[in-house]
Amino acid sequence: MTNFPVEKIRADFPILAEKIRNKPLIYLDNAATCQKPKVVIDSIVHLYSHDYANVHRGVHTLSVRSTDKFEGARTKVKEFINASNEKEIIFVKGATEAINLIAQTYGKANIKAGDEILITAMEHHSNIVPWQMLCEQTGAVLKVAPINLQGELIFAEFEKLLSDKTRLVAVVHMSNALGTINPVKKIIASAHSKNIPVLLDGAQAIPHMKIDVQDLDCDFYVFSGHKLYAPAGVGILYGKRALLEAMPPYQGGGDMIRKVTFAETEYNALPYKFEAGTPSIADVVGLGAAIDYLNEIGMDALAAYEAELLAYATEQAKHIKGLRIIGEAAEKGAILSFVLDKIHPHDIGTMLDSLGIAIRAGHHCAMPVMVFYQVPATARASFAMYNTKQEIDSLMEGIRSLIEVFG
Ligand code: C6P
Repeated sequence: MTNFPVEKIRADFPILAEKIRNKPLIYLDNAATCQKPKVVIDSIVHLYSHDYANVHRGVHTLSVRSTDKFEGARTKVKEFINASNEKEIIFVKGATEAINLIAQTYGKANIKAGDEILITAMEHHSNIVPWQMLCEQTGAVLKVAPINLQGELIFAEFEKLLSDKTRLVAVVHMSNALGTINPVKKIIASAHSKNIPVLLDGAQAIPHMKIDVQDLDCDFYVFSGHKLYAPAGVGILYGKRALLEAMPPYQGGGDMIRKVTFAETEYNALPYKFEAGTPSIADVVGLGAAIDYLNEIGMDALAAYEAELLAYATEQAKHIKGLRIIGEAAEKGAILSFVLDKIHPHDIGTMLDSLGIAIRAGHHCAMPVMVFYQVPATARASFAMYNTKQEIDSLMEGIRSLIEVFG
C-alpha cells in the first residue's frame, strides 16, 4: 500500500471508534452515504453557536456572517469541480433533486412529443424515473443504451442510439450498483458532435476522483454532499451558464425573485433563480468544510489509495468459492457488488452486521441492473478513503464463515 495516511484520517472520523455488537465498526456502506470528519461536524456546531442567521436577507451582523460562509462554500464547490463561475453552482437537496430540476425545467422547455432522451442500462432510479415522468408529460421517448456482462456500456450501441431526435443524454459517471466508471469524455464528444447536451450523474464519482467540469465539457453535473463527507440535505447542480440562464425556474418563492407584484414576477439572476426558499444553510457550510478537508488530503492521492483497496478486495473475493462479482468493468471505482451461492444478499448483510461489518444488500435503487444480471439483489461493499486492507480481510473472513455455516 502507498504511504497514504489512512490511520491519521481514521482518527478524524469520530464514528469509526464506535463498537457495533461489541465489535469495532467496519463501515463499508460508503456508496449509500459516507461518514463525516470532525471538521465537518465542528463547522456545523460553530455556525449554530456563533454565526447562524438566515442568508441573503438581513443587514445585521449574523446574517452577513452566515451569508459569507454560505457563499464561501459556493466558491469552494466552484473551485473543487473547476466550474468557470459561481453562477453555475446551484445548491439543491441532492443528486435526485438536481436531476428532477433539470427534467422539469430544461426538459419541459426543450423536449417535446417524439423527442428522445438517452440514458444507459446501469442508471440509478434517480436518473430513470424523472425522465419517465417527463416522457409522460410531454410524449417524449426514453431510450436505453445497453451494457455487457462486465457491466460496461456498449459504446457502439450507445452511438447508434444517438439520433437526430435525441435532445439529451443523461448518464451515470460511476455506477452505484456495479462500480463501472463510464467513458464520459467519449460519450460527451460523441453527443456534442450532434449538438446534444450531456448530463452526468456524479453522485458516486465525486468522492472518488478529481472532477473538472470544464475539462469534461459536460453540460450538467450533479451530486450529493452526503457521499462527499458532507452532511445530507445539500447537493449540487452544476450547469453551463448559458443553459441555466435560458432555463425557467424550478420552484417559486423567496430569494428566487427580483420583483413581485400581483400582476407578474421578475426572477432573480443565477444562481438564486433556482434556489427558492431558505436553504439548508448549515449543510452548505458543512459541504464547504468537507471540501477544505478533501483538498488537504488531495483527490489524486485518495483515488490512488482507493484503487489499491479495490484491487485488493477484488483479488481476495476471487479466491472465495461460490462468490460471484457483479460488475467487472475494466474502469471501476471502489465498489464490490457480489452474490453468494445459496445465501440471499439480505442474509449476508444481516450476518455481516453481527460481526460489526456494515454493507448494503438490496437492489441499490438500480432494479433494471438486477434484472439484467438475473439476481434479486446483491451484497455491496463500498470503500472510502478511511477503509483499510485489514478491514477487507475481516470482510472476507466474515464471508468465508457465512459460506461455511450456511452455504
Ligand atoms: N445511491 C446507494 O446506496 P441522493 O439520494 O439524491 O443523494 O442520490 C441519488 C443517487 C443518484 N445517482 C447515483 C449513481 C446514486 O448512487 C445515488 C444514491 C445510494 O447507492 C442510495 S440509493
